Amino acid sequence: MMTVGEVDHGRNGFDPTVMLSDFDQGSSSQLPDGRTLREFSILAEDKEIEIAPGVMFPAWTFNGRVPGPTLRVTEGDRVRINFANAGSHTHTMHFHGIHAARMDGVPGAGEAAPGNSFVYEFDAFPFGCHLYHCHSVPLKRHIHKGLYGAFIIDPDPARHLEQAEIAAARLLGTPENARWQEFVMVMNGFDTNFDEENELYAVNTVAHAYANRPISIDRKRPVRIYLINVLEFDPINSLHLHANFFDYFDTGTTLTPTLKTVDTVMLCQAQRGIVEFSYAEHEAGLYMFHAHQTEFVELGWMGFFDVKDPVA
Ligand SMILES: [Cu+2]
Repeated sequence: MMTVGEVDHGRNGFDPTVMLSDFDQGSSSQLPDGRTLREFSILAEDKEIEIAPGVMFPAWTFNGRVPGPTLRVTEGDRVRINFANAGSHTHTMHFHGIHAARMDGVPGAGEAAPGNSFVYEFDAFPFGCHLYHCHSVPLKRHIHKGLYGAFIIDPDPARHLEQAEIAAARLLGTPENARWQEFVMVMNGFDTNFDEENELYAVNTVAHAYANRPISIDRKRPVRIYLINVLEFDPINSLHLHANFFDYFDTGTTLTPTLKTVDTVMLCQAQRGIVEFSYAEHEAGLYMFHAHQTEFVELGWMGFFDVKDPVA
């Protein structure tokens, strides 16, 4: 029930193991009012990618990868996205967040035809685990072809004084955050024969990537997953964690859990949240995680955490 062989990650130009934690904070500068401006450059392009050993898919990509880069900013930052379209179709970047209608990235507001570009600009609110995706039509094709990515807004501890320590633990670059092992998991799938049903399912595109190469976990340090469902053609997706329970922060927009002590969450497309758990009291070993639609498991959506004792 597993893929056999190796995907050529070098040819793809992205590696699912690296993608788990390669946060793109853009280039930052200070605005006259003292706030931080974070600027990103995103290029849409057509690209054939290998989604399972020997299975090629004619993807549409942001910056040559599926999912696109994980954009990570802090609550209150000014965000500027320089979007250029080198693809064969018209595309947009539609952010889940708060912004003006003219920045919405939908037909009539922020679409870029092939060879054209657009600059999206908005303030980063609310903090949470969000996403961006193309919103050109037909929408299901533009999303499913690979035009989506994670958009994380870290809370600013100064805006949450009652829970400043919890907020700091979410803010990339703080000592409080450095304790955590953070991973981005974008749950997706691929309709390889274009019959509007998925043939393969995955986290971060490559079927069974984390079953073939388990994710290393230091048993003593807590784990945080930014979990996003972008799956097209199937109404729901889910995450189930083996031998453990987790706290869940729906959409990541709160500092206290919205679900406590669960081992499964269900998400429709664009639903997302933050999953927090620990293996500190467990023995070392391989711990499985997967969608609890078991059809998805056999078609690629299953992986392992390799929980290890810390190196002395
Ligand atoms: Cu598009």
